[in-house]
Amino acid sequence: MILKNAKFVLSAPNKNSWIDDDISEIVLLGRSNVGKSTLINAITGNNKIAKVSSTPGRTRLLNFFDINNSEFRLVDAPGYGYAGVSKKNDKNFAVMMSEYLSLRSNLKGALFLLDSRRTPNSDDVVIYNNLVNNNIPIIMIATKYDKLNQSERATLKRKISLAFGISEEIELIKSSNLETIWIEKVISKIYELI
Ligand SMILES: Nc1nc2c(ncn2[C@@H]2O[C@H](COP(=O)(O)OP(=O)(O)OP(=O)(O)O)[C@@H](O)[C@H]2O)c(=O)[nH]1
Ligand SMILES: [Mg+2]
Repeated sequence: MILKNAKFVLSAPNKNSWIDDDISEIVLLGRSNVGKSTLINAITGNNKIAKVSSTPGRTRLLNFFDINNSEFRLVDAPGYGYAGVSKKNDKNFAVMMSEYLSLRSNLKGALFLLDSRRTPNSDDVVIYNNLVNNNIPIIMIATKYDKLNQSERATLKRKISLAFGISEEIELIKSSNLETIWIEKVISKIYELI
């Protein structure tokens, strides 16, 4: 199953541009280049909808996508932690995100993406704690799983749970460009939340 009818609605720099209705939203969060746009493309079966960026971290806006004619929305957040952004842009990003995560009543859950090859860093921990503190349900996704060897696969959950100081019993969806099995899992998790 893929989500039919995905279309871009608008980009918002702050809460003045948010859409005023009660349609549920699911936000995508993760470091620059983790694979957020790729994931939106995969679950909507639409390779053009969220342009896979070649300049990591360039867009600094929340991008709203309507799914299935207002069944719910996906919200693509800018990737954080990109070395090329200025301090001012970084601050704008932090304000925009904390405003959205703490004030947005439409928000029903987060797809929290982590690059399988990397150890989660302090930026990831800040976002994770922000989600937990705002009681936003988290769907954790390890991207680029195809790039791991056997031993890296065996220790992936331990690496992630250690970084966040949480139990190894975490539910983790492993996503990869080379497979489609995970797509259904992500979609059914979204439907549990909206
Ligand atoms: N091998 C592999 N590559 C992937 C996978 N997912 C994404 N990529 C690649 O990773 C790069 C970044 O993907 P994007 O989807 O643009 O990442 P993003 O999180 O949207 O990046 P920003 O919008 O800049 O924050 C692209 O070259 C993708 O093709 C995956 O599962 N496996
Ligand atoms: Mg992107």
